[in-house]
Amino acid sequence: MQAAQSRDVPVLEFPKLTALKSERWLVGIHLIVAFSALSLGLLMGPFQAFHRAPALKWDIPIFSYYYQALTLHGVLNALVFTTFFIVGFSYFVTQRTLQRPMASIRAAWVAFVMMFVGLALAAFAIITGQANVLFTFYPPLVAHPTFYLGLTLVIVGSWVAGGNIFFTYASWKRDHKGKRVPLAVYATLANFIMWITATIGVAVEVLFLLLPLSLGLVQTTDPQVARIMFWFFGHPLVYFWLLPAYTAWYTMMPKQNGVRLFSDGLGRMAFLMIMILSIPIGVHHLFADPGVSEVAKLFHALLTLVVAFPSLLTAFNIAATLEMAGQKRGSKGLMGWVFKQNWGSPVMAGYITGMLIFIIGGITGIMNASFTLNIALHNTTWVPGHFHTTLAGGVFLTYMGIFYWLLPFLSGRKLFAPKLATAQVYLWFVGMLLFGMSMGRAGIEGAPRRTDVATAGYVNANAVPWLNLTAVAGMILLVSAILLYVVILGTLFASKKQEQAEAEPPIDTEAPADDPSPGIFENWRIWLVVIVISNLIMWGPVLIQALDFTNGFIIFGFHPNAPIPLK
Ligand code: HAS
Repeated sequence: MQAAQSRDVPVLEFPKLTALKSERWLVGIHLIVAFSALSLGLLMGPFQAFHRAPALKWDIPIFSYYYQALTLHGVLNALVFTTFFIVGFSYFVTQRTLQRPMASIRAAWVAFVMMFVGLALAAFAIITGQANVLFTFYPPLVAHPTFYLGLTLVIVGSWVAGGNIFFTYASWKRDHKGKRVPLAVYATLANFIMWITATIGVAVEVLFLLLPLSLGLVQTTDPQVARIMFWFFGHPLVYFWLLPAYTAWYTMMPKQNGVRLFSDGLGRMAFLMIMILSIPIGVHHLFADPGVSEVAKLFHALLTLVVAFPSLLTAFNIAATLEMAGQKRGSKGLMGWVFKQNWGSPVMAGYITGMLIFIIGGITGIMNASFTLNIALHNTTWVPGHFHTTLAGGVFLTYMGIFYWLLPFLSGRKLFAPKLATAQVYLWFVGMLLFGMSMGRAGIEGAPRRTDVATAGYVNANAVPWLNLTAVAGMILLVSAILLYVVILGTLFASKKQEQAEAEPPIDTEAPADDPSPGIFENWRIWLVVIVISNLIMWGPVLIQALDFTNGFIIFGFHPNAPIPLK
């Protein structure tokens, strides 16, 4: 670590990208849609907690039906906010790092329009109460066709965005033969390769199973096949959310701290491993499903433990980088660097609180991967406890850190009330920690998830205090969410203009020459082959077993062996 620290820190010189005039609008419009969707999605969160707390049992205002509000919460926050934010952020990272506009600005706008129309269609179905199917939309729950069409459009739009990123990278590669692409774009490419591969699963599910059912073209379906197709996509989805946060930790945090990343090569290895390993492990979401063999469950469980490894590499690499930042500020002793972090900056507070809460999210994830524990906890609030510390904790706090430097950059205005922004971050951290902990504990006491416990009437008495505590956490999170929008609106409408130079983004335009990594890391063709083969091995038998060829073919709803009457 000492050796790495003594290397020169590169001078931070950001080129003026006057050629990228469309950049602000392109990135900005994605963020506007993301944060608009999030405002409604977030609001539903605390009201869920108030509704589920036995001491309150408040009805959710605006949306009176619990499952409608829960669908709105999950779809807007976990699918819509994230996808728009990630696509916008990825465009930004690609253009700034590679010093060129997107390969096709027109295609980028076409992708945006597709995603936006998709959002409008899905929102129509949910808001009118015709898609109370939650964000996993498991059949035999059926939604209005516009819900499925809408989600399909969002996904196809994101494919166009991903393709555009690849073409931009290809044109950079032509001009920089033999050079390694900088880490931020390496991570972005890995993320989109994983995303495009994984979304094929959900696209097939929607087009061949759910849409025909919803349109009334078929009368039956097979929930097991649908769940398999969903989780082919569903687990890489969580890494699709995570990788932009890792991109900020690996490539932006060091620069914002005036140090360099401890190891660029180790970072590449982590992104590569996540890209390859995130898809062939999704059966860990199906441990409770009788239609999946024990052998498949065993192998997916083993690989799930392997996929935690790149996150452990990340913990080491990032902690070492933070340690160097602390030492640069004069820290002493083994742990002195912890106290020398820039805890007062909303950006750093977002990143570091995100890392801290993610430690808990990660540990609970590894616990979920244990088959025996999972069987006890799968249908309880333990699982939302896990994903609120990963997605709504580690990932979202980091996105806030990113947003607090990206917003001033894009708007050309100073961040409004930075201290308020910092307070907002800490409130979110405390609220989410309390929420995750109390949901987890309520789950251990048997509180069910995806259930309207306020009306169900069968909650174990031991779970009651913990469910009540989630309402307290919900209150803290509501205050934090309101502050977030005060800062956003304050920056846009009440803040002073700032010079471009004051807001230059923390982007590296070159990979470090003295921190090499094997050239094979960037040979995407090889990794694509590895991805295809590993998934054929890990998912092929699972799907073949569920398809039950001996009794008829399930696609298009025809499955004489196990018809499920829906109407
Ligand atoms: Fe998960 C269920 C296993 C990661 C999200 N997960 C879910 C669901 C969601 C979700 C949404 O095995 C529920 C879906 C549904 O509705 O049914 N998950 C894992 C494992 C990991 C994991 C092994 N999950 C995530 C991430 C998510 C996410 C990331 C969102 C972003 N998950 C499961 C399983 C289930 C599951 C089962 C099924 C449960 C069921 O029964 O339904 C791992 O990838 C986690 C690895 C992470 C770590 C932590 C490393 C720590 C780091 C921070 C370092 C800190 C530093 C700070 C450096 C090992 C990198 C130092 C600074 C100082 C100042 C000190």
